[in-house]
Amino acid sequence: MSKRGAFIVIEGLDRSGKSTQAETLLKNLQDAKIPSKLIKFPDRSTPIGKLIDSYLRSESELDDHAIHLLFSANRWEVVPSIIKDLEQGTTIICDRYAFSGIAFSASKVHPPAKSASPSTFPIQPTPKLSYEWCRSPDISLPAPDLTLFLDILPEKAKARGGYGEERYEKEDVQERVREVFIRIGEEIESSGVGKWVVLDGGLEKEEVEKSIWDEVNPLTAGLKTPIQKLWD
Ligand code: FDM
Ligand code: MG
Repeated sequence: MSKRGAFIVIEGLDRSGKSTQAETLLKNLQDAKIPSKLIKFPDRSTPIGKLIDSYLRSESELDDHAIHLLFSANRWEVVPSIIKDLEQGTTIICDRYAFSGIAFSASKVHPPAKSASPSTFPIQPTPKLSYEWCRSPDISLPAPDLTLFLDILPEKAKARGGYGEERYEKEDVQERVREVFIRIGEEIESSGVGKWVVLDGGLEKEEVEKSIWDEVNPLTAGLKTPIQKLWD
């Protein structure tokens, strides 16, 4: 059997440098003559992606469960092409994946209840959707061979020129999202399916680029192992 391409996912908070690094990695792979392709989720170009785009820009409202399932469906609709590309030897770089799906949805909390007598204890916000529920629609997706998590403290990310106007681009949301990403990473590492690497996204662009290349380089010769399934 000829070798297949590697499936590489880049994850991180908003303004962690994800998209810049994904593009740089694509260029570095192409310069090294490795057949490669960059994809991104959400893919806003499909009919499902257009619903997601309108929700993110707050032009429409959707039930939290419904939008979560649309994000997942937006991945499933690309699965046949991901598998075909990998099998034909193309390395795929993927800017956000199912991990963002869980992290952002499981971070949604109910607004704190107004209490008549203020408690001296900080009230823990209650999640709207459980971690397990958020994970289930993405079970069996192609598993990344490598996930690079660009870690950055939300306060540092914010200082990089501010968040945009989209839903979720707020510091308190990003803080909860980061906690969920850390949990996902621990689970992926202990599952033995794919490697999860935490990189300091707060470093200079060139330093991050170099650490990414150090992780990706061993995969550029192609893989003989079959594509695995996520959380199966
Ligand atoms: N996002 C992204 C989700 O909430 N669920 C998902 O499954 C994915 C892939 O969409 F705030 C969120 C993360 C981010 C927003 O992402 C748009 P981009 O990378 O800024 O387009
Ligand atoms: Mg964004």
